[in-house]
Amino acid sequence: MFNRILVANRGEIAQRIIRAATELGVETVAIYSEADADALYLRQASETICVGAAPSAQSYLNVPAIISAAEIADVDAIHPGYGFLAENSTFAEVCRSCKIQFIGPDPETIAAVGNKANAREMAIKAGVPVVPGSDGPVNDEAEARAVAAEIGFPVIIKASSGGGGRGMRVAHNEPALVSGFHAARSEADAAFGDDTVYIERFVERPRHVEVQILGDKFGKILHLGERDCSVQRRHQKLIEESPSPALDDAQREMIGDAAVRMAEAANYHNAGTVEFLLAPSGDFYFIEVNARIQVEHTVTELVTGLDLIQEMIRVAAGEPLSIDQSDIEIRGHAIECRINAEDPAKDFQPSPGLVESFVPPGGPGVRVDSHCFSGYRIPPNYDSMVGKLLVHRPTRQEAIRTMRRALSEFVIDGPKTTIPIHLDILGHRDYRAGTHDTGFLERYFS
Ligand code: MV4
Repeated sequence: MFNRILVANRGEIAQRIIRAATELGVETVAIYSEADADALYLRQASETICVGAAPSAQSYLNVPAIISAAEIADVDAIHPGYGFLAENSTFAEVCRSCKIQFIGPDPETIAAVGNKANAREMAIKAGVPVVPGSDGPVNDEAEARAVAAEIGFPVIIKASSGGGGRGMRVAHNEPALVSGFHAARSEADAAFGDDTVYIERFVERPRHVEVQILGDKFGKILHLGERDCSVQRRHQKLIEESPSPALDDAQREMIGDAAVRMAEAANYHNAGTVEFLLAPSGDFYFIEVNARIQVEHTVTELVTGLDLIQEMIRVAAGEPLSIDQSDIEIRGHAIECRINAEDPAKDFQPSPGLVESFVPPGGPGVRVDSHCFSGYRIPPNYDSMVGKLLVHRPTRQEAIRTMRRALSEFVIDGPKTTIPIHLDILGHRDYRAGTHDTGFLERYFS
């Protein structure tokens, strides 16, 4: 096991990693920007190092400063958390050349799945179902027309280097296809420096279902059940839950097996997520691999009883997984609400500043992962998520009831937050029935 790791992140995930490492007897080195000098996670780390000014580019994305901190503190490994450098294959490669273990998959795997057209080709080769579409990239207008003629409209044009919804265009007819093709290419070029796009049949009213995977360096890969993340707004998830209310046990086994085949094809080790679209027909299609730990890993922790961050650290240190697929049991139902400092009444505009009072809920079945405290000043420079409220109960209906109770208890005075919209969503008939899709939030709450 490592003696000491560097946590290359901030906020709740930095705190989450420090807690996991501390329980493993591993020392932690926290980095911070000038805007985070009073952050809570710095009090929980063994050592702290300032890596730069408030803007992320000068601090949490500043590779030379982070590597220097790692060398000075003499760490064995770096945990990137989510966002920032988590899926940067170049950073993972720099870690490797400095003989620092990157706590995540290999740089080759990150790069291979980070290219979405390539990931789609890998899925096809591995026998994982994909949406009908192009074989790899589409290079010109004529090719785009030919693909659409074969699969039929509507289609979606996606940037190879995209993900999270950037560089996508939907087309319902040929003129829209032609303009969408060029628009997606130039948007992708500007955003990612790569104008490669591919085309898929557009699945209407899908649900977002993703499978948690965990692999060791000896080729063992487990799936830890799925999460349903269909409550989203502009590709930002608001609520996640496990298990998905839309899957039966047969589909659950099929999607889990498909995720493992994809991970095997990618030579995957450490924690990752295989994302699928679930069509109203019940068919599911691979869309992306997320080569990192995600915000919503916590719902999987609640239903499996595993500590995923500890598992990540263990497998990165070269330990074999001590459990088998047959040991994984999904118990009860977990729901997570993301608490963001945003104003739902003002188009979810960020609402940073002083938290005058912070009183988290508690009681049976409630977990709060947050870096907030009374008197904390939320900096305006970063993501607006200030915490995650989770519940774990025997059934979905009980989980919804506990979540509503916990949301009503939660006091955050000062900034506007997403707490009121969560209460609205949890009171909505479609959410309660579990029949909502990814368009639900924008249809009913815009
Ligand atoms: C799709 C799709 C429909 N058909 N692909 C959006 C983000 C990226 N992860 C993939 N996305 C989608 N891909 C096909 N072939 C619809 C979406 C999509 C979506 C997916 C999951 C959750 C929310 C979404 C919101 C809009 C569009």
